[in-house]
Amino acid sequence: MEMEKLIEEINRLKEERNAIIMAHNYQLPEIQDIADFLGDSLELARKAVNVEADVIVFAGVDFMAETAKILNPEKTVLLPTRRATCAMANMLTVNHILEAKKQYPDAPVVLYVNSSAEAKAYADVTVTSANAVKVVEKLDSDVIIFGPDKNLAHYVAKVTGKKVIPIPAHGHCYVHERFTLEDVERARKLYLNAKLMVHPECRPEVQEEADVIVSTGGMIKRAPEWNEWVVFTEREMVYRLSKLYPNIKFHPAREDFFCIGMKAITLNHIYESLRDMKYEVEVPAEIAERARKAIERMLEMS
Ligand code: 5XR
Ligand code: SF4
Repeated sequence: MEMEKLIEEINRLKEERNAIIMAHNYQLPEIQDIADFLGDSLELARKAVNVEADVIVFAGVDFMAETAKILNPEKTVLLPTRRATCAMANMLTVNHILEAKKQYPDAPVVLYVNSSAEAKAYADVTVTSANAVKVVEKLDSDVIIFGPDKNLAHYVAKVTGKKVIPIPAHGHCYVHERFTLEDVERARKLYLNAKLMVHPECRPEVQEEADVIVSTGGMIKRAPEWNEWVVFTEREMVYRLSKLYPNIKFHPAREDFFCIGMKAITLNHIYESLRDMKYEVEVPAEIAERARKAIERMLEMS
């Protein structure tokens, strides 16, 4: 189908199903353009609570769609393709959590929202990059089990002074882990006037060079503070920022770094998803219940 026709069909089906499309900031431009809401995973999950739709097509990776489902159990949440998965979330298994708990029985388990619903069911509290420090500071323990991102764990340990045990030991996002100091140097040489916005999933030495360290939601909030930025995160973020702020300059730190799971979703998948009501995200009730407690505790604490 031609693009125009495809979009027409998507809009028609949206109405028929009383559906909305939520898309993460890393989605392809043509998907960002047709989305009803754009944001980071938590913003989208929260927004999902306030919309009247019966169906949410979630253009993002699986853990994000799960979070939306957990907070909106009565709505149908569709993931347009099963290939939309997060490599970092997949690194953390329940076994890692249980092993760490054996070693540190009194340490609370703090999980980044980039984790599976099943893992979240074993967490005391979840965090985002924006509230991780605040939540860990408030916890009544000097030892914290933290997963799955070792770089965010490092950041939290540095700021709070607590002992943070990363699980798994080398959990990371391959998109962000690839940025190096060479990329920082090149950016500084190429864009003399620019400041650096860096995602906290980047390596510690890259974070140290940053002017701001923020999630994609934070990048949107902070961008108006300066007129030119180099953006250290998935490349489509620059499309998102440039569209929002046409008068600010944004450069991707690396145009060739992208998330395979995010890019697995096409307009055609979204069309088929609405047409066939697939693929329905299901979280078993018992897991959803426990995961929701960990997420709600985060919302209370931050
Ligand atoms: O790396 C991601 O998957 C993206 C992201 C973000 O910044 O948007 O980290 N996901 C967030 O929702 C997690 C919040 O800290
Ligand atoms: Fe996961 Fe990294 Fe992709 Fe985000 S960018 S969804 S953390 S693999």
